[in-house]
Amino acid sequence: MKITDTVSVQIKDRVALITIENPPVNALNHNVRSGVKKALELVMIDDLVSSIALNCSGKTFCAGADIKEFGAPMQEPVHSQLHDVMDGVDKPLIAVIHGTALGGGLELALCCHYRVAISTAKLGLPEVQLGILPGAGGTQRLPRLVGPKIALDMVVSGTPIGAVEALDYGLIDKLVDSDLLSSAFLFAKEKGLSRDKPIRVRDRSDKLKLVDHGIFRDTRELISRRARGFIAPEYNIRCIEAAVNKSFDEGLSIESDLVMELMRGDQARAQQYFFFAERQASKIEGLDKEIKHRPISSVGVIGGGLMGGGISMSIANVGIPVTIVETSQKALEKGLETIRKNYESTAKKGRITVDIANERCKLIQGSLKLGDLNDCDLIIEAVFEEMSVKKDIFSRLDSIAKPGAILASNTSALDLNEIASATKRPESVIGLHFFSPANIMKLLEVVRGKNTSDDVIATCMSFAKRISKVPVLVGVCPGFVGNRILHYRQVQANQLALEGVPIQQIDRVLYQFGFPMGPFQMGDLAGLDLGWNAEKSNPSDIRDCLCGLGRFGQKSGNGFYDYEGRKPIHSEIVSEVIRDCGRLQGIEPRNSSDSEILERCLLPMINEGAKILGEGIASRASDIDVVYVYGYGWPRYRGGPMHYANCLGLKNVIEKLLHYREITGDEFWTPCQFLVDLAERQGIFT
Ligand code: 3H9
Repeated sequence: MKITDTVSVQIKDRVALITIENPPVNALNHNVRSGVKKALELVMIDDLVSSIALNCSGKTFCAGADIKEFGAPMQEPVHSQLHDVMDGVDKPLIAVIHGTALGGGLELALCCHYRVAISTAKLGLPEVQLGILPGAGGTQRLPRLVGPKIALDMVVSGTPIGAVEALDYGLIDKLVDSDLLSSAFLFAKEKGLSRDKPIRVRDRSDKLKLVDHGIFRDTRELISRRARGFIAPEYNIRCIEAAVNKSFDEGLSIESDLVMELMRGDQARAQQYFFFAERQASKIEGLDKEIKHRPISSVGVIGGGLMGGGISMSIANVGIPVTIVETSQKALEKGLETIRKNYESTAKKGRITVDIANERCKLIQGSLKLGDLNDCDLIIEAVFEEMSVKKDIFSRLDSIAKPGAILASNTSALDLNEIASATKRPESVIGLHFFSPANIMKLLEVVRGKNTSDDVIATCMSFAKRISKVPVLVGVCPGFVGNRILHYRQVQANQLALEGVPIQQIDRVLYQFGFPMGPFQMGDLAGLDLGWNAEKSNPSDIRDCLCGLGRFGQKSGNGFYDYEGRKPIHSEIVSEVIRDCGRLQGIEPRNSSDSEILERCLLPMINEGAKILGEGIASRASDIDVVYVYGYGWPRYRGGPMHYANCLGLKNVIEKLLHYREITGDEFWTPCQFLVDLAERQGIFT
């Protein structure tokens, strides 16, 4: 029997089966909430029903509240009104879980007396990643089932757990390997026949008594560096504390106040914006959804250095065989050895088993012959940034690679069209710009050359997802989207340093904004000698001078900073170098406040982002934000540079750019036409 468009009920053998069908992820929108509520109200008073099973159709149980409904007052029944009805059901109520039970979805399951899950299911409360907390009773019910420690880990990290673990922790009552619905039906039937009164999760408290209060302090300490100004983890902790220290109803009321406070804030708005931005990035306008993808079942990687090694690992991690080609036996052995050590260390940390580490190592073979890549479906070149070398490789690949193979360059800045021109198949050439360390960093800039064919783009976008990357399609220009924008931040960070602002202050301001590190620490981490040419060294350029002193960054033990292990320490030599460079460039010393430092570093990024949009190098502002959050550590709770600009207001951004142009007399600060027009026309980036 259909209750609403999205909810139906079937009764068989005294079990009422309520099914939610709201593709793609059964989000709990208004229609679903009211449907489930009505269905429950019907069957709870039906004498022919002894127990109730709550099931979802399609690929998953339920992904939680409908995030698209956030931002406007929620229509009744809201989640808590539905849960009140569930709390009043005295017949056994059973959640039947497959796929994922996340957020409000898991909270719905927590309002049932029992949970039956298939062994592949995942359960979690990921609200923290949306800048909020599980505000439908999740923070109060979860610790009653799994204890405060596990609950704390789950809500603070937002990471789902597998069904096997969930059974272990007491989150589910029965695990099945197959035929979930029939097993759950039998389970429900049995419970319906039993004379035992089902116990509501809210009425359980035995696990709460086990708490060691140090867990809250420890968790706060653990997250303080990672959170860097992001407030949702702290609010989640407070709710679990309330579960332990207060009654269920008091806890619910604290949870409700805190979730409302978070919901109203800018951080939650940014996190939720980013949730959709990330998903939007993989949708390419004008690309036929039905386009046939080229198969990729073997990959060649040219270059076994840090980058080539990391790329190979990302690919082997999903079971695809990789052949690395190097120019000398020594370099090849070094590359393969580094990969082996990396896998061994991951296994030692317990993140993968030794068997898996060995299997992945076996998937990566080495060769000294480019010709050995003749059968690869995708070949990724990852050698150093020299156009002549890349063109030579691509022209040789052209005669080696099989027809239909995709030829990719990992260049971070060079002209992909020129590289493609070295082949007779530019339609099969694409840029795959991985970020270092490539086995860890999620971002992949997929660079579309002027001749790259649609099927190659579509194949690479989905291949990126297959290897757990977040792909963003960009056009060809020096530095593409990420590095091109970063350059403008670095120009200002250097300029501030030359004016006498201590590099520690500049790094601190950007760290406090939420970046994992400031520009100078980041330079030291990446290596200052990247692209440095001793012969063309400029005596008034800070980076050139430091490299001239052999200060290449962390890898040489010093750069902008001296290092004690990984800890950066002030260096008087560097201060002197910077002062000398400032003098040589004739730069007047000038004090800058923290807010000026921040503006001078971030506003040029926004202006350049706008230029990039104007030129069509990125197709959406949100794509630029995805590049920045995943590739450069822009704090997700600030949405990315373009979202941040929207929050500042584009007219304010322009005013500030003009202000700095006036005080510096430098055209660098001129707002680009695209930004000016947009501010005039619609006031925000979209
Ligand atoms: C919550 O529950 C709050 C409550 O505690 C308290 C309230 C008071 N809503 O990711 P995919 C869309 S907060 C709306 O590509 P997958 C998504 O945008 C919620 N839409 O698929 C996409 O749309 P499109 C807590 C949603 O298979 C499509 O579904 N829950 C929602 O790779 C497919 O998504 C979460 O944070 C939603 N809740 O991954 C879970 N979820 O096709 C969020 C998805 O137009 N969701 N969409 O681009 C996920 O983590 C993943 O979507 C999931 C599937 C793992 C479920």
